[in-house]
Amino acid sequence: MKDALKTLEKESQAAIDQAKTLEDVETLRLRYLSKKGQVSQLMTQLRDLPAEDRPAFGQAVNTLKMAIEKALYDQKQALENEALLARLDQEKIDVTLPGYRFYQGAIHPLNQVIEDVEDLFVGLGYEVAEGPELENDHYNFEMMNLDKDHPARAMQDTFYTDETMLLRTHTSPVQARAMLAKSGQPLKIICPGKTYRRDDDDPTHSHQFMQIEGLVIDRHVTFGHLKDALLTMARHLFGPDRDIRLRPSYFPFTEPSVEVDVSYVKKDGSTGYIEILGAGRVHPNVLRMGGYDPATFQGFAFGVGVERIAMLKYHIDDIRHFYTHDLRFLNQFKGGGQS
Ligand code: FA5
Repeated sequence: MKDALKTLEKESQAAIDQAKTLEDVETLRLRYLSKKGQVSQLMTQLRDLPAEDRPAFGQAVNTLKMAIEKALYDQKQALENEALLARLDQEKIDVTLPGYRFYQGAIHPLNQVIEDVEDLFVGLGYEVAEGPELENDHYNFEMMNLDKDHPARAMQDTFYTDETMLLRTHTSPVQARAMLAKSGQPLKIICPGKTYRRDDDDPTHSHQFMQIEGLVIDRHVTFGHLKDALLTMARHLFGPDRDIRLRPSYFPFTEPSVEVDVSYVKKDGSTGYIEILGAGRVHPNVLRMGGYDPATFQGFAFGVGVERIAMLKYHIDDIRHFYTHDLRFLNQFKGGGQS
């Protein structure tokens, strides 16, 4: 009986050590430990032994059973470990595979133009000023020398929200706000922002567009200073070979007033001019309302359409592209846009 126990111990240990797969381990578990397994069968032989030998034999069978259980458990662990290592080995990251493409946004072309113009003028000592888009008639028109019944109000068809409030028709009201805030001190500002007019949308007009206003007030400011600022801006935006042309115009808030064209080379090689902005010397009435004595202070101001600049710079033929959010259009301006 004892020999049978010893033989089973040796044989089971060897068989378990040889098990190559988890299925082999399970087959061995059934062979040795199931109800009809070899260990259980040894137990059935207990009754053939003399009574005094039974406890020692029972204990020896139990010890064998525990040893087999442990051997099966250890082998199972070893095989599972091996399998895990093999899988990890196979799952190595292949760093040569192409990566995922992450969608990357970009600055809107109109904001690129604004940032570019801001950088230029901040470098020339200007401050950036802002004002509300929902503006009071007082700042949008009256402080810009356009009384309630001024016929030139018709130049800017307006969205009123009530008797006094409107969506600003230009960035010029920021001039008035900046002058009052400076309390008669010299100032140099540019004011970028959205503006609104009751214009019908077409390739060159939008009911909402953007302007950048410039205003300089100081002693001894001349028309030459205005021309220099505008020429510097035109060459910064469009290249050193560009020229500007000033044409007499009319704005109630400047006197004299000009419209400014920038030169470009046509397909046939000749030079053409395209209007980009309105400008002029600040009207004495505007200076007075802003708290400046026109006998001591002079100023110049300009207002440029941002879309107009972007259209010229990037050769875009329809202003509506900027506002339709078509990614095929916008993606062309990644990394600063094309020139
Ligand atoms: C003005 O708005 C004046 N405030 C500019 C100014 C400021 C003159 C300071 C003198 C001193 P105007 O209405 O011309 O002027 O508009 C200026 C620019 O805004 C135009 O040259 C054009 O580029 C742009 N603009 C005007 N209306 C529209 C529109 N509906 N859609 C797109 N751009 C427009």
